[in-house]
Amino acid sequence: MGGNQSKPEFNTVLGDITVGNGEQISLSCEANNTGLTVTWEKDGYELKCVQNKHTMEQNEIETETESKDKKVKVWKTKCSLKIQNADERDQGNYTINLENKLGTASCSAMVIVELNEWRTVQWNQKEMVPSVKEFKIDNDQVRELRFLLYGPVGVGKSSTVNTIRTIFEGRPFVNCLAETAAGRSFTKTYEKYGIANGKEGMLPLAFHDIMGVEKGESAGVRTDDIINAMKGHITEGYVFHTEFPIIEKDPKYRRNPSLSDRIHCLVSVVGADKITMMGKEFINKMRKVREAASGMGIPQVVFMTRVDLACPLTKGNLKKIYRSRKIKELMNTCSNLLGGPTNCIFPLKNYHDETHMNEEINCLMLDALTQIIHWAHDYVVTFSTIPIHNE
Ligand SMILES: Nc1nc2c(ncn2[C@@H]2O[C@H](COP(=O)(O)OP(=O)(O)OP(=O)(O)O)[C@@H](O)[C@H]2O)c(=O)[nH]1
Ligand SMILES: [Mg+2]
Repeated sequence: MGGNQSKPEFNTVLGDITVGNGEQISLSCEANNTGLTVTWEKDGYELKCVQNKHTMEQNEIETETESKDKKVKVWKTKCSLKIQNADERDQGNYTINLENKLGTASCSAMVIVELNEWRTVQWNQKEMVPSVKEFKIDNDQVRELRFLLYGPVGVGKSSTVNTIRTIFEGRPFVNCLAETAAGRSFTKTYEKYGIANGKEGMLPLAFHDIMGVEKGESAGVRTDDIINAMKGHITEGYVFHTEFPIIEKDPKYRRNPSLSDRIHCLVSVVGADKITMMGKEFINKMRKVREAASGMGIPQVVFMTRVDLACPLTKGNLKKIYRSRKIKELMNTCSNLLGGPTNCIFPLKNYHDETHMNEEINCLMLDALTQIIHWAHDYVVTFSTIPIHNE
């Protein structure tokens, strides 16, 4: 077989692909040379062929090309890797390495395997919006269900409120404190955001968007203040101090909060793209708040925002979110780090740079919102008959 005496180079490289569960994965590329030693890697480790699963091929072929008006014969090598019956374990970064006496070359591609859908979402907002709009609280003393959005700096707490407002106001809502600069928390005041029901008044829902948790007890919102907020001791407009918690003499301190003043559901917010970078100190703070909520019987959920920044499959098509192995893994990581079952974790995308309404963003948020409304309402119903002890 004739070989070209040069170091290996690629004529064509591997391309990223997405396949369905059970389908065949097919990767191929072409090298400018023959007599090459070819090896494959998956996620940095040499790929070992499994019989009836992997097929690696290396075909040396002779072709003709024109060079200086002359037809010349050149040799090249077509390399391919086929993987049968793809499943989630086959997802990963695949690399091909070429080697001869004169040198080496390699190229990589990402293979995404779409899983069978493990959670379903009704992707039709016409049916989901009315059920929220018609919702009524089964207790005259409680005017609105209160949700506390709590989590690290810059994960999308304010953007979550914006997204919910956008859905019910029917236009992109941008003026509620979403910040672009990373770093220290932008939201420092205890605010309450209501949701307008179009032109028909307000929905019985209120969101408190608070200063993000930061590293160290002396930075960011204090754990004891979050617990005070959940108990209903903090009123709107209170400016959080990092050095000390709210004091009873503070005019914003509510001495005897009623069931209506309490938080009815704790929403821990984490960024899907930032979970794996969350430090131990952060996690312990969030766990402490969740434990305090458990002690008060307050339901807790996790909103895992910024899914588009963590998962290419989801970024390409939000409807594939519950087919993504990456999202599944992040939900498991989140559940292990913060505690709580994965069915209380909602991966979400907020309005970010969109200028128009997007039904997929809306439906994913509405799916989570519908669930948390039920859970918060269950809490109100349960505590309507049980007296609350304030301390
Ligand atoms: N791509 C993308 N960006 C998002 C998403 N959610 C929020 N963002 C962006 O993330 C950044 C931080 O969002 P904020 O809503 O200000 O975060 P926050 O948690 O309120 O931040 P602090 O109040 O500072 O603690 C902003 O640039 C948002 O536009 C999302 O789902 N996808
Ligand atoms: Mg904010």
